[in-house]
Amino acid sequence: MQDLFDINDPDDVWPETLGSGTTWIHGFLVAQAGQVMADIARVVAQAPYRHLSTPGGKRMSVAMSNCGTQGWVSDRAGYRYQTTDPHTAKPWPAMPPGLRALAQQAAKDSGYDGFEPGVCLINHYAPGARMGLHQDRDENNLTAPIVSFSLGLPATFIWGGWQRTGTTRRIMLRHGDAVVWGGEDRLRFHGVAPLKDGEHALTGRARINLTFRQIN
Ligand code: MD3
Ligand code: FE
Repeated sequence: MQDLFDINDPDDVWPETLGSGTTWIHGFLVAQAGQVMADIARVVAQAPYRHLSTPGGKRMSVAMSNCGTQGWVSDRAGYRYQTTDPHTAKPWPAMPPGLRALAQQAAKDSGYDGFEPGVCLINHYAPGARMGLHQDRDENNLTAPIVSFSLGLPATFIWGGWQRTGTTRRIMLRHGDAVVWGGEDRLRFHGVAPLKDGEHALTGRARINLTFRQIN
């Protein structure tokens, strides 16, 4: 047997430059995906996925959890990072060291040495879940990149400019892809189109996205 595409072959990892500060590493974590899912399962056993409310009172279709020193939350009072999980009133679970190391490796491979992510937001998309166009600006440190990992079902990611209106680019983020977003691209508007239904061997009918952030 030969010439069959092997999704687990490390040679099937390749970088693509999306913008001056942004590198899409196709297949980056395919080989580690089982271990990553096991780490996520331990986190969400302690801090379950939940649908947060926007400041305007609308239920988000994406369910979220966090690990690390702080977690991103949203409620009537606004968006913020906080050290405790509002659902359990306990500190967020620690960031699994293997996950942190993998995020640091993706950053380094993309030219961001010294990335020290303290927090990881875990987004869970069921079919139909989406994320409207927004900027990530709740972090105090806007010079550090954000590293994102995608697992499970593919999703159409929407990448815009520095204003809400204007042209957007659509890319399909697949299982095992990492994207490192930084530099001048750090404040671009972005979102995720409604998740198309499907079944994935590792995640079932879901997509999971991790974002590693250096908030201070
Ligand atoms: C581009 N999550 O959690 S990750 C988010 O797939 C978020 O769940 C999406 O947007 C998801 O805030 C997209 C990719 C991402 C993350 C941060 C960015 C893209 C970005 C910051 C600036 C520009
Ligand atoms: Fe975002």
